[in-house]
Amino acid sequence: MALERTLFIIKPDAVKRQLIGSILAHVEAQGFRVVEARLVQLKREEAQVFYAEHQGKPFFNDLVQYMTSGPVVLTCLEREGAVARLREVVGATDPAEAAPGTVRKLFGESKQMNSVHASDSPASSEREVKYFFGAVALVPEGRRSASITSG
Ligand code: FUP
Repeated sequence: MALERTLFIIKPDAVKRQLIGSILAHVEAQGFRVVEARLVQLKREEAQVFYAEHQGKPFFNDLVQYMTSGPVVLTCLEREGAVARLREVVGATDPAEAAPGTVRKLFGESKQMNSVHASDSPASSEREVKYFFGAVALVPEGRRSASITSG
């Protein structure tokens, strides 16, 4: 399996409840390496662009309002098969439907306040990591092969 990078966001509800450390410990224990991390207050326009695929949906304005209601932790995580594996570790959008042991089941409060975001495909992860971290989106060429297991 190839090394990949993906975007992981700890959302305002989790930052407010002082869960940054618990959530990062959980994903690190699943083999993810934090390659970038930044605590930021998103601007309205940044949240709108980030969630552009949901523009026009009934929950869009509330989602933007919520994502700008307090600081978030933007991180770029690296692991073999990171994109698909992180989606499994994060669980279903609605914590009530998420599998036992997933981040959203453990920490999420509601479908909107579900504590974390994880990119949903390799194309999304590249777009999303580039949006917040620029050039760091891709694993450096010399380290992409499956035979490299550390570093
Ligand atoms: P996910 O990929 O699991 O983060 O979910 P989506 O991309 O479908 O939705 C993005 C975010 O919109 C969710 F994390 C929470 C919010 N949302 C709602 O508030 N209500 C909905 O009905 C669907 C999504």
